[in-house]
Amino acid sequence: MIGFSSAHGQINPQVLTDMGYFDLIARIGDPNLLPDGSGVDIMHVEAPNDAASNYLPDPNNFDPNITFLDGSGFGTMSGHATVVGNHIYAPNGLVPLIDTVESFEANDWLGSGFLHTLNTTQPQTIDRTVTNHSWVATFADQTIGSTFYTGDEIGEDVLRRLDFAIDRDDKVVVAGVTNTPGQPIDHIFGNAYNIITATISDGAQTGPTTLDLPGRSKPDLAASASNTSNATGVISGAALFMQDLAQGDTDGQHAYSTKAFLMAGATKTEFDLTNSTVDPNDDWTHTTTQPLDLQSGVGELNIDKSHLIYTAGKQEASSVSDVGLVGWDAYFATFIADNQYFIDVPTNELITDMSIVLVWNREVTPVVNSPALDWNVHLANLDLELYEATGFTTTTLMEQSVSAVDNVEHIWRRGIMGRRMAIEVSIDPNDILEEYTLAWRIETVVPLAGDVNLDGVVDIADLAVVGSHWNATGADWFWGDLNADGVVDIADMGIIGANWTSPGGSSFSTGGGSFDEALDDLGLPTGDAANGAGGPTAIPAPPAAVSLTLLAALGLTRRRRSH
Ligand SMILES: [Ca+2]
Ligand SMILES: [Ca+2]
Ligand SMILES: [Ca+2]
Ligand SMILES: [Ca+2]
Repeated sequence: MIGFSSAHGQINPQVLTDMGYFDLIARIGDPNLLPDGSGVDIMHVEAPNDAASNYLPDPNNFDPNITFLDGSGFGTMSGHATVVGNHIYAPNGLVPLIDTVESFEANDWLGSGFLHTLNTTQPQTIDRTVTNHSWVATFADQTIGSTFYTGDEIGEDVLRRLDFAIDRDDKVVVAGVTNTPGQPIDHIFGNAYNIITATISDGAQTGPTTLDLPGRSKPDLAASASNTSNATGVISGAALFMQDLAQGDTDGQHAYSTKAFLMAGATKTEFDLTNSTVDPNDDWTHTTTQPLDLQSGVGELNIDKSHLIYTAGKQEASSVSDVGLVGWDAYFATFIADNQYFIDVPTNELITDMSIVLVWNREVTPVVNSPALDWNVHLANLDLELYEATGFTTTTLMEQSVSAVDNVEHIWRRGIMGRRMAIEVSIDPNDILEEYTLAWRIETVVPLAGDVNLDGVVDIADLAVVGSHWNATGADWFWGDLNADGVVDIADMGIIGANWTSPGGSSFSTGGGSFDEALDDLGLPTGDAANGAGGPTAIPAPPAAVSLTLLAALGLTRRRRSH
């Protein structure tokens, strides 16, 4: 048996801080108004730890009212299971009062205990709200019975079985990648379509997918935690929280709705969004055909913003009325024409974070075969576009997410002034219907002119940003393009000068800390800011938003914990 120094498990308060939990409590005012997990439950699957029977969390660490069940039936306590449990249902966590924790041992779960891999039996019904898998596996080629299977064939059967069960039962499954940065994703479960693939914000196994159509955008979502096993638990806890919040609301409780709420709530300010370090590994990037960053997915979990999205309410596509700046829609009907969601952002407001996420399931259908089940798979091709709009007519295309292979699309933008826009969800005209959930969050501020970093003063820090992106094109407010012409140049510097509020220099060229002195300090052209004199020479770069921590590589084994 494994001993624990404290009677009760804890999730590190810093992890709760990083996921916005205390921001949420401050915004709501009364923590008693928040979900506590009662009414939802979890299937907690663990790889054997130390001994083959070690896969159970220690119930003494958790609320005595939680029912602990051993689904596999031969378990003893596992320190790994208990630590992962601390990140999901610890007494100080998001859902301390969940009804039931049902534990399974990974090999049993893959076989007769649940999934019936490579068998003619279908997977059991998922009857727990969320399933947590803080373990990974890559299969070797092997003969089972008299049939030879490649490792890829075994892995693909597992992925299809899991996606089938998720779509059939409409339940949330969270699984991690393992900790080694830059290493490709293991067979299971990071490659599954319908799960939430979890990672850590500092970088772990990197996408794209490696199996069942390589090249897709994974992982999906990052969390601040010490390793990927714990990050997976953190995201499972957040999924349970959202499921509890949406109890009684069919549309809000779809598994893909939870996935959309968590993904659209995620933030990117933890990453280097302004190229302030040369290192590309601390950046967050995506493209029009690769919706997510291949290291950190959509960004870092933020339960405050996901709560905000859900509670803003379901708002339907319409050609006669607008939706709000924050909201969601769970659509379930035949659609052929595009679904449009018109949004009006006041033109004096700066968009500081606009995150739009479209999620739907891959459909998997079993085909009876011998000796194993075969699977028909179909992924509808939905796309996401953002247009400028006049009235209820779309005009200029602003952004698009048009992957042909993913079951997620994602638009993200910041640093532009408000305007009238429309989010458009479309489906390939030859395709069949899919139900989807769309979640969006547009945050704005009314900025002080010249205040590039939005800290309420116009000073040398703002000028430094302009300097570090001098002559940059395709720029936005956060790069120092204050007049929205896409270029960082003398005109933007002039706006800073005209609005200078630095202490000791309340306006252009007055006293200590003046605009001219700041220009001089930064090596920028001094005197008349409009004289068009050449660019800077030596520019102090702003500090990096995040530093990359390289985690110790684990040895490769056939099956292992993700940490
Ligand atoms: Ca960088
Ligand atoms: Ca698409
Ligand atoms: Ca400022
Ligand atoms: Ca400009």
